[in-house]
Amino acid sequence: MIRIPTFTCCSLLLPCLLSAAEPPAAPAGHEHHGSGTATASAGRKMELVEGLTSEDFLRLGAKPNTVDLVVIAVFNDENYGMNFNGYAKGAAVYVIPKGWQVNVTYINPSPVPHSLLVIEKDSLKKLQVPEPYFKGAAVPDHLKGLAYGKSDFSFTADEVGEFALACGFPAHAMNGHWIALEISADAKAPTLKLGAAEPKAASPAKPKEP
Ligand SMILES: [Cu+2]
Repeated sequence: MIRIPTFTCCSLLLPCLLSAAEPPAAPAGHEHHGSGTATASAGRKMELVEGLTSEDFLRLGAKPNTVDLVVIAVFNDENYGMNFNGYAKGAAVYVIPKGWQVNVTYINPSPVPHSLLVIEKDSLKKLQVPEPYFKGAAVPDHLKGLAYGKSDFSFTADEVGEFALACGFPAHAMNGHWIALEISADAKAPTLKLGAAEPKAASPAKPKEP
């Protein structure tokens, strides 16, 4: 039952009653993760990530100076599901030599929409992320996000700098849904550092399918 306010805040009482009945807003970025005891990783379609291991997070590509990344949203419950490959807030770091071509496979096995694009680290605090920094470095509709899906994109890492592989769904990047991407002039080969572990070299390229 709606409690009628004891004061009249405007001549049209109805809109006031409506706003009084509205529930309090959830913190930004968490509102669609549901409530109760369900975990962030509940309801994932695991067939979307079947057969993939951490070896697939970073692989040399089929051609020289190319690299294949697999970046999985809601990999686990870390950061309310707002993680990539299990890491959030820059806790995983890809280092890619300048000039290499980066082929990214984004997978979201969860029913909650997320997305992926490359932005400058400086842009992470924004409620709405900017356009991808490198040409083509985003999944389609990165502001709307994609649930239960897979999307590939490629870009050339032709500028050195501190970047992020970030989720473009509003407020997610600022709530930690990003991992780091460093484009380096000094690095001779790509590496991936997961959490506190030492940086690891890329896995060998996948053998060509017959
Ligand atoms: Cu997200």
